[in-house]
Amino acid sequence: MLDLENFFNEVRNIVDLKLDRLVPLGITEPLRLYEAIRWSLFGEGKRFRPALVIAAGREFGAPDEKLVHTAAAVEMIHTYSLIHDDLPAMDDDDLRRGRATAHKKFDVATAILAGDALQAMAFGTIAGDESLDQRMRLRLILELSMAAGQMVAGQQLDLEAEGKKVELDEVEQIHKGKTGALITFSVRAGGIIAEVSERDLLMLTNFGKRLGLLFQITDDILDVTSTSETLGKTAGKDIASRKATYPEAVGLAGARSLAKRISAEAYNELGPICREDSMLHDICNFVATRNS
Ligand code: GRG
Repeated sequence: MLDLENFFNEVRNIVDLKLDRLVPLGITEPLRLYEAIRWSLFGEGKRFRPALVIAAGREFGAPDEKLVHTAAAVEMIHTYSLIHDDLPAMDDDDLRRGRATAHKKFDVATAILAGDALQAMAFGTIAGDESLDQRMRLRLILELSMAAGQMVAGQQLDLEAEGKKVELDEVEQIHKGKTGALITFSVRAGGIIAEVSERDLLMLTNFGKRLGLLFQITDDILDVTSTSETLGKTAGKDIASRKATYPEAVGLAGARSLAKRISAEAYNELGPICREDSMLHDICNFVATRNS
């Protein structure tokens, strides 16, 4: 586990350095906008999606300098989605990444604009990545735009399902988009940058899809079993907002056994393409057993 911890620390250092260079300082005009962006980006986020880009890319031989812009870009999209998800018109939350949400610390209009700006910056970051040739940049931009669109569609379905009785397949449909699309993109992006074969990319994609669902199941379980202090965001929110969750659809024990099954399926996808002790295996294990 120490290796994984070291890896996440390393990713944080590399990606945060890049984000720090890419995002205008909080002394740039308009001050309030860039302060809000930095406030949201540099909270206690796990940098999970950048870690996937880097782990998948390294596993297939891509150098870090070709991975880090895309890793930063996916974190920008993810952070924009968190800012917008926390707004009063959506989840109306006041705690994120261990501190006040952007609209609480600043104001609603600034939070909306901070999310908008981050989304634009993400695509600009890949477009301006001179370590990749232009075809590769275009492919990554296209894939990231599709994943971001699927995430938004998943969010819409999630809002529409609030307060309704949902079946397992509906919960899965919501989370394939809302949570799974960016996670799948992150794994694929590492493979694409490493120029893996179509067969390997397909297996990486299947792994990413299983991992995305697993991430959401454990997120739903933690919402019921953990505390706001441990999570750095409001616990118990799903039940309070009558959200479509795995424990709601199949019960807590059902969600735990589903997590075991999906984690085994994710492992199976890695079998033919990765070393047995790869970082992707460790990440999968981390997601299955995480407590924050
Ligand atoms: C508003 C367009 C739009 C989309 C919102 C990401 C999202 C879609 C909603 C967040 C709400 C939520 C709790 C989703 C479940 C899983 C998830 C994406 C959790 C947050 O990701 P982490 O745990 O967060 O990786 P950190 O802060 O560690 O980066």
